[in-house]
Amino acid sequence: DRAPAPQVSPQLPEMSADAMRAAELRAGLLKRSATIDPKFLYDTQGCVLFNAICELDEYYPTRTERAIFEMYRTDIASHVPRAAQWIDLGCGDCAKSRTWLEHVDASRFIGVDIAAEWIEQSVAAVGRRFPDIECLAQGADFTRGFDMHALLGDVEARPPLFFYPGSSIGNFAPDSAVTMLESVRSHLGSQGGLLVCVDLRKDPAIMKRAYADGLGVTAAFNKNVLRVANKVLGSDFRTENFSHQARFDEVRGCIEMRLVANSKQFVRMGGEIRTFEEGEPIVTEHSYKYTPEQFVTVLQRAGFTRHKMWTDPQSWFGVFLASA
Ligand code: AVJ
Repeated sequence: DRAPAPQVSPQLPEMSADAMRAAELRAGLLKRSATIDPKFLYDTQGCVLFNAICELDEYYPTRTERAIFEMYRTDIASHVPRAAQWIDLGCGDCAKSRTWLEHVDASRFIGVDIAAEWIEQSVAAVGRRFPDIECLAQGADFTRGFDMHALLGDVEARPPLFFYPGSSIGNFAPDSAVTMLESVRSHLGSQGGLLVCVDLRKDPAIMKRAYADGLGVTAAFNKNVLRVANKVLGSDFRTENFSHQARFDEVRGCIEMRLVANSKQFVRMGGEIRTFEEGEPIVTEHSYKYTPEQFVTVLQRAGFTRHKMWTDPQSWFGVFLASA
């Protein structure tokens, strides 16, 4: 039998989404080892810079994923269930999903993204291009766990296909990736699936270069997060006083991106001052890289029993289709 639902006292102030963002950002920066969650990288400016990263010679994931999709499109599409509900996690401009919707039999498209303002428009554009597909926009931070059961409805009649491209799963440490994928799996019913893309382990120099490009686009993308902090917290970080760093952590198997103070910094954050010593880092992103075997283990731990993988000739990037 169930415990009664906890009583929420009515005088507790409701935190707005903005206040929660600010509290999360502030808490990360005040830790002894300062961190900023990577989701704060993606304000309007950050999205523009990220799209520029995707065009860089050094940043191989985007073009490698595209090549695999183009090469194996029909084969992959043949494994997608009929009348599928196509759910794009982190849909952005929906460009990747649009190419798939031409090749699969989808009854519904749901674009989910943390950038709630502009997905309305991009999902509406998908609706105009595919008038027979019901299109829904969901502004949500799905990295915090999610419940789409009610929205998806009868998943046996319309099996969900979760699309999680771009190797964004790499932002989660493996245990958190398992939790997130468990949550996806709980929505699948008997016929649903997950199409997830993963950056694979390779020569560390190649991986590192992808995050330390010659033009400094990734450096600008990283430093932009301090502008975001200044906007959200009213702090006074000076972007020119921090340097971009990216290194491959062999033990954890991830790229770690940081901003390192060039000299001692006194940063005002509301009423308090956060001091950064010369050389002190703020960790802004982890990007985990997996061997195919390691990622299959993650899928199995999340409760998936079947999978298929497609890769490029150099095995730099993996496209996994997994099901219950
Ligand atoms: C969007 C998380 C897949 O980890 O490669 C690119 C973000 N950061 N360059 C990645 C990113 C720096 C990217 N993901």
